[in-house]
Amino acid sequence: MEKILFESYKDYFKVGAAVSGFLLMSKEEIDEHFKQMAIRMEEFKKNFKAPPGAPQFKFPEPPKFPEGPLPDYDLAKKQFNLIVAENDTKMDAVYLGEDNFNFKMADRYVKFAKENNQSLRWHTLVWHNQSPRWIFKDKDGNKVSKEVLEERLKKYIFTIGKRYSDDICSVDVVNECISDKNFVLRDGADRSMWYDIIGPEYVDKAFFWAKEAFPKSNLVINDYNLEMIEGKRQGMYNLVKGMLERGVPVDTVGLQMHINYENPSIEEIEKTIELYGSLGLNVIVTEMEVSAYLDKDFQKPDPRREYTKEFLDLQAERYYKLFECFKKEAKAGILKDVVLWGITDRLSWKNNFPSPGRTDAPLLFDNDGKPKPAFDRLVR
Ligand code: 9MR
Repeated sequence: MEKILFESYKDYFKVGAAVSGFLLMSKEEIDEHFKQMAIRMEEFKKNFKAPPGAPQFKFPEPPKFPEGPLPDYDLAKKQFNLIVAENDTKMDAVYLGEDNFNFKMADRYVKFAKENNQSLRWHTLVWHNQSPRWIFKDKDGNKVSKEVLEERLKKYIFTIGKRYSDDICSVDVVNECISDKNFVLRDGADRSMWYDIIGPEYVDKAFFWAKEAFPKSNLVINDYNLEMIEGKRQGMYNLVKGMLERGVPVDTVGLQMHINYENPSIEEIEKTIELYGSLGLNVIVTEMEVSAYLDKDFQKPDPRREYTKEFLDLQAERYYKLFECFKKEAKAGILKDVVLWGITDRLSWKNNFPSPGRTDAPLLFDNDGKPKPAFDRLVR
């Protein structure tokens, strides 16, 4: 009998995957996407002026899309009972102008999830990254007022809610809002135009609007490194505790969990889940993968790690222990869903990040879609 990942965990939590937009695009659309990307890259190179004295910058080659059919599509259908768009429901993909919404890809995700009996998450409503540039500017190119930006955000949240709220199990209302510098709200100096123009209350406001617009969905505050960095974990705790005291309708903390085969320890992860659980909040794992590189390897640009049997078994054991920890936290009533940030290693965002030119192997299926030892360990 074929092994199915989500069925192994159906008594505990849903098992999800981020689905790349390429899986839902035609060959022509993919070709056009790469053509446009190459044009943008050339433009950027032409206009790029290195600051005086900076070392010479070598531009990376534009990425190439793998040839041949992608196994990810069938795996997405069969192995997971929850999906999320890896990029296509971010604000810059959907909110193209004041009265200009692009629902094309979001509609395809809704259709795909329905056809395959899957839940669908919305990632994300407010984020300092991948916000469209126009939203912060008036027609003369100056910064908009707080009132204008609030209206635009409100319109976005209600438009998305009206069209999709019945189809969405959980929404990342605010994404990555804790600063890595001081573990309080990321401000204008730390790249948040939302904070810069609206002030810290943009977070509460987004949640109040999301509650009205998505009355049936879980409302998530999502961030990275909460399980890894104690100060950041505590910063998020302070933020959500304050929100709850103010009556803000946040109900779930999203742990992204871009982690590696060694760090953080299972104990740290448990501690993190239980900390937010102690406030009566749910926790979901939103973007997990288990990198083949430790953070200290970041210094080495291209170690060309071999993915030996020993490594793949070690990775399998790591995935197994993580999922056992998730089962325990699900039984305790805190953990709800576990979402992996991708399906095959080939399409993982970790290829080229943080080291350009370096590949990674952080997921459950190899480049060709074959189950890795980690998959077998999880569904055993
Ligand atoms: O995986 C996504 C990658 O394809 C995009 O290029 C990138 C752009 O910001 O976003 C990646 O997904 C991120 C997610 O939206 C938020 N948390 C971190 C994820 C990995 O960077």
